[in-house]
Amino acid sequence: MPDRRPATLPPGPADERRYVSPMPKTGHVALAGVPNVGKSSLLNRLVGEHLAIVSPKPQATRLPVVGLRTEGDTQFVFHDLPGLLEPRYMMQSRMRQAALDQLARSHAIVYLHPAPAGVAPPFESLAGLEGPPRAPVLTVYTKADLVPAAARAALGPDALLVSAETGEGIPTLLARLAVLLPEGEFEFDPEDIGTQPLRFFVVEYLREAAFEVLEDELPYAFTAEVEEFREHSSPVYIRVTLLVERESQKGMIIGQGGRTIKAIGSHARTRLEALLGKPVYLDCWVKVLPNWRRNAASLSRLGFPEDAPAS
Ligand SMILES: Nc1nc2c(ncn2[C@@H]2O[C@H](COP(=O)(O)OP(=O)(O)OP(=O)(O)O)[C@@H](O)[C@H]2O)c(=O)[nH]1
Ligand SMILES: [Mg+2]
Repeated sequence: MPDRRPATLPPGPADERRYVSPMPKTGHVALAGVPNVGKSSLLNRLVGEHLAIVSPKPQATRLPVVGLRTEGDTQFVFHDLPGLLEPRYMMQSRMRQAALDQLARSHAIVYLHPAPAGVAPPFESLAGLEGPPRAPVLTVYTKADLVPAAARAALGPDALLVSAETGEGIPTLLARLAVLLPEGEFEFDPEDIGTQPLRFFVVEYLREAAFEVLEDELPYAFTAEVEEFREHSSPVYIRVTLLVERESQKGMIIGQGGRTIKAIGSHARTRLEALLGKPVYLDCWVKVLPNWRRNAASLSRLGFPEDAPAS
C-alpha cells in the first residue's frame, strides 16, 4: 500500500492512523430529475463512455443505468435514473418505481435541473415525494454551456453548474460528492465502468436508434429483447427481436426495402462494437407484443420491476 501521507503534515501517532492507510470511500449516487434534463449525458461524461442512451426526446431512459468512476481512494457508483414524472400508464409507473427504489438506496442524490430553466424547485415537490429523501440532495444545474453569464448569476452565488458537453463543473461535482460518501471497500474493480450485462446495452442502443430514426409515438412503443448472444464467436453474434405494440407498426420499423430496420441495427451495432472492442453481427427480427407497455407480465419479462406492494 503506498504511503499517502501528505508531505506537509507534521508527524504524530494520530496522523499515522489517519493518513498512512486511509479507508477507501464508496457509495451509490442517484442522478435524478424530470425527463430530458441531461441525466444520461452527465452519466456518460462522468464515466467517459457512451453507456447510457441520450435523445432530444424525453423519457429515453426507462431503467436505471449504472456507471462507475474510481478516483484514487473513492469509488462513485452512479445511477442514471428514469425521469421523474406523474405516471399515465403501467410502464411509466414501473419506471417511476425503479427511480424511487434507487433513490431510497442511494447515499447521495444529485438533483439535476437545466440551467436555462432558471432556479430549481424543491426536489421533494418535483419528485412528488411525501417527505425529504433519506440521502442528502445536491442540486446541480445542467447544460451550463447554454447559459450566458447573466443567467448564471440569477441561479445564486453557490449554484453548481455542469456541462456534459464541455465537462465544466465535473471536478467540483465529484469533490462535493466525495465528502458525502461513506467509508468502505470498493464494490467493483477500479477499472470497470459499468455493472450491467451486455444484453442490457444491446436493448438500450437499439432503443437509442429508435429514438433517432422513428417518429412521433413509435419510439415509445418500441423495445427489444435479446434471443441469442454468442460472445465467443467472431464476429460476436447477437439475435434480437424488435418489439412493437401493434401489427400496423411492424411495417414502419422495417421501412421501405428494409431501410429503417437496417438503420436501427447499424446504429446499435456501432455502439456495441465501441463498447466491446470487437466486431458484432446483429441479427434483427420484428414481432408484435400486443400493448406491452400496459401489460404487467410483458413489463416484468422486459425487466421492469414490479410496483411496490400496497402496505
Ligand atoms: N448543450 C447541452 N445539451 C445537453 C447537455 N446535456 C444534455 N444535453 C441534451 O439534452 C437532451 C437530453 O439529454 P439526456 O441526457 O438524454 O437527458 P435525460 O435527463 O437522461 O432524459 P430522459 O432519459 O429522457 O429522462 C439531449 O438532446 C442532450 O444532447 C449539456 O450539457 N449541454
Ligand atoms: Mg436519460
